[in-house]
Amino acid sequence: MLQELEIQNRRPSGEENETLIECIDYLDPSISYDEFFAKYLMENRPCIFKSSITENWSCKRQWNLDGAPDFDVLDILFGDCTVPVADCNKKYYNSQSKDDMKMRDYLAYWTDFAKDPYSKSMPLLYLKDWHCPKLFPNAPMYTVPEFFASDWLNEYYIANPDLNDDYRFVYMGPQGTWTPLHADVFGSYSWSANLVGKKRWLLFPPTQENFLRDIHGQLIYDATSEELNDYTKYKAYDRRAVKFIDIIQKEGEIIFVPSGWHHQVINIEDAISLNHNWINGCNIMNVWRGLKKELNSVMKEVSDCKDMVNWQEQCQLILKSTYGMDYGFFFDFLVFIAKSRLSMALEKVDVVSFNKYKLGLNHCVFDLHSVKLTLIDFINDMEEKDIYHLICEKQQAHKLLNRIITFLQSHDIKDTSSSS
Ligand SMILES: O=C(O)CCC(=O)C(=O)O
Ligand SMILES: [Fe+2]
Repeated sequence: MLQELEIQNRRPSGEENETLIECIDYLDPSISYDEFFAKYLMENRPCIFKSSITENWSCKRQWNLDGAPDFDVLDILFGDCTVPVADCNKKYYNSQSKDDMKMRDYLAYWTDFAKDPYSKSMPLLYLKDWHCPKLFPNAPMYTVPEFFASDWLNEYYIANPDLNDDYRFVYMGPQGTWTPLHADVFGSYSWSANLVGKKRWLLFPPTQENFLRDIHGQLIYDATSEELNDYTKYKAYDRRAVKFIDIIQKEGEIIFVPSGWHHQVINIEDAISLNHNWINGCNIMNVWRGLKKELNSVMKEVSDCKDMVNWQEQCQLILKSTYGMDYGFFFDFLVFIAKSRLSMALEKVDVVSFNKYKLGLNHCVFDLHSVKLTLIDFINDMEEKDIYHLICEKQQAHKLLNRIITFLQSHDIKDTSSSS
């Protein structure tokens, strides 16, 4: 039996939320989906769910032995896998240098390192961004809590296995491993569950990252570093003015990181976590604004070659390789979401996520309103840039928009007449 994900009759605002949030709420998992949706997703507000939310996860029971990683179990389950590992002491552009390793070798390293923590002679290795759930789809590890189940990105990738990608990850590493200051890919949300250990999170509400830029506009790599006090380099930094949340996430808790919030994460104990990046009807506008802004800067950057034939195609290629997404992908993604919601509303075809949930009608309608707002701005932008023909077939985006508008109008008429 699928569980229904449903909200009240809500509408996306389409506006950017400008309130500066300086605190984080602790939530009991008994909060309703609708309340979470309205107060946290729509408001883009962070929160932490109490640890009872993960108490029945089998990965938490299996991989955790008395509060520490169970190296034997991890070796039996994953020893032969090749995993991505970052060296936290080696900076590579604004990230850490990464390599592949056999899980068995990584676990042997970790066991050695644990005997002599902070050993200067050993590297500080962090296994991160490992697509473990995709690689082991049949292993019962966890169930996605309903709060995070309206997840268009993973819905799209799970429905298109030929693309062989997704945004579901496992992280693990000894005490001291860390992730530099960043905002998540494409302006997505993330949620992160601690299966073992504790993490310290520094969360900067949107705009506060501007205090952390150097005179060239480059973000600091480590927001805890003394370098920030170097006024000749970090002129915008003002220790008293910058607002951020400094929080410890304990074992079993899940943190929700809103869209566009910069953050830095430090494992203050040996830790294992599971996280998803996700996009839905509450942050798709943010994602779209981010993509548009990125294309504008690519176009500016290469404006000196504007006369070249295929300049616009080249801009899309650059966008894809530097940002990870181009307009063509974004359009396909919107089409996929819109079509599935229209089939649900018109033909009663279930929209299923993570094999456990199906969308309720109000939710589908909310999603369609978000796609509509996004598509209107997307079409305007393609027309302004004269690239419509590059991204989709003649009138394809308009036809989709018209189908959505027609459906929403007839739905709203029915809705008002049934409620009056
Ligand atoms: O746990 C970490 O090291 C980083 C996690 C993160 O950045 C996220 O969940 O968005
Ligand atoms: Fe992140």
